[in-house]
Amino acid sequence: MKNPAWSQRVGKLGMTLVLLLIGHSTLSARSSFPSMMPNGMVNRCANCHVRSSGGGPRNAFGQDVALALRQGPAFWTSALAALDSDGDGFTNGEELGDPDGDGVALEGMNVTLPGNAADFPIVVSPPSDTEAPVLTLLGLDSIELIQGTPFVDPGVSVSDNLDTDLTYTVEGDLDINQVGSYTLIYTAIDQAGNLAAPLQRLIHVIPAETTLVTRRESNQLVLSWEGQGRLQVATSPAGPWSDLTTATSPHAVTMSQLVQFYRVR
Ligand SMILES: [Ca+2]
Ligand SMILES: [Ca+2]
Ligand SMILES: [Ca+2]
Repeated sequence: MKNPAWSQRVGKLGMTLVLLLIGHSTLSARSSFPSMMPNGMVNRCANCHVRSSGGGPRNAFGQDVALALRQGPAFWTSALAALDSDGDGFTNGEELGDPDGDGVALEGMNVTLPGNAADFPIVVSPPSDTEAPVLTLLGLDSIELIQGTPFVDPGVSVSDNLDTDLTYTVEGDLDINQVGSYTLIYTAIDQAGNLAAPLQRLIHVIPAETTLVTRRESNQLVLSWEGQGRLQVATSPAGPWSDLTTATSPHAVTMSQLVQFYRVR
């Protein structure tokens, strides 16, 4: 037969064991909270408690964590990360190195206490940049292109005091099928908005074939040609050649003893 007094004692002991087990379980859960948020193990209990050793009153962040825990054990969310529990101007996510609250800490973040307004990340402002990029023309600043020939732009190089991998833009309505002179303008801008001094390149689209006809009229030599090529003059067939920019066909030249050579490009 069962001893009622023994049974009652066992019952009380069982209750005590159950309560102890529940207490241990809660303690284990609390001690594991830091590991459930990004960089939580850096400052451990000091994240949520006024006393850095843990226990005792919760700080402002600890109170927000307690509220979040009412929604479930996965308390670290984008909403909690977006709060600035201690009011120091930095969100909990920024202080724990996970600004968007996705649970993945960013590399190299300065981890501080989200419940202590006296502890916050040190913001180092990037140096202000007032220096514009510098362009260097690659290839010649004046290129002759035979009409109808594809143009491969040598481009420019871009250097900057801070930014790397800057690209440039080029403007100009080059028509390789139309004889004429075209200007290409290169520019670049850095991330701070500093505009590089623009560079130019002249592209002369020259006729594939041109015949220069000369005839003598009195003491003048009349030069005529077809198309829109540029008349050039030199004192030697080897050059250097200079554009007669205002000359159009027919063009009269006063004859003299000076030897001059003409061509159309
Ligand atoms: Ca804060
Ligand atoms: Ca703080
Ligand atoms: Ca710059």
